[in-house]
Amino acid sequence: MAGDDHAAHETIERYERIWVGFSLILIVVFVSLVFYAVSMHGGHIGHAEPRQDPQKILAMEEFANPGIEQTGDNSYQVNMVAMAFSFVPGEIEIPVGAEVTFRMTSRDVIHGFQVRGTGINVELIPGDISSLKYTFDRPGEYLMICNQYCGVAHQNMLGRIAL
Ligand SMILES: [Cu+2]
Repeated sequence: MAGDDHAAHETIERYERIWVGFSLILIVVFVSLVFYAVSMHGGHIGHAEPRQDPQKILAMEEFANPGIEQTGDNSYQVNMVAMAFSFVPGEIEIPVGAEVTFRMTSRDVIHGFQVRGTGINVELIPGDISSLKYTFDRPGEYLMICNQYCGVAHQNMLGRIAL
């Protein structure tokens, strides 16, 4: 009947209005959270260094001879190249409390660099240099793992940081 149709239509319209309102509230909440995170915790988005030809990066001195270098009293720089299926260097020994600057790139496909027990978790992309600083305050052994599926032996792509 026409009356029932009209009532049903009004009910549906009411639900629609509620859901549209709810979605708008969600958008406002999400956008506010982004602003909150960037203003309170600083933005770590984007690269200081522009993308380059991966071969050019690999030819740079720091990546042609990857390794650990001491840059100050208690600061070190680790130049690292990731490749299927290892990190070079794969064993890193540094003193407790050392501030380490990691500069990393990938030789072949996209890899992940995650250090268990720390907040370190970055993507290593051919043609990009990923860099970050971290201070290792707790002695022990930290496992470096690749957390981006990169091929058949991905699960063996491990390394360790000892201090
Ligand atoms: Cu990998």
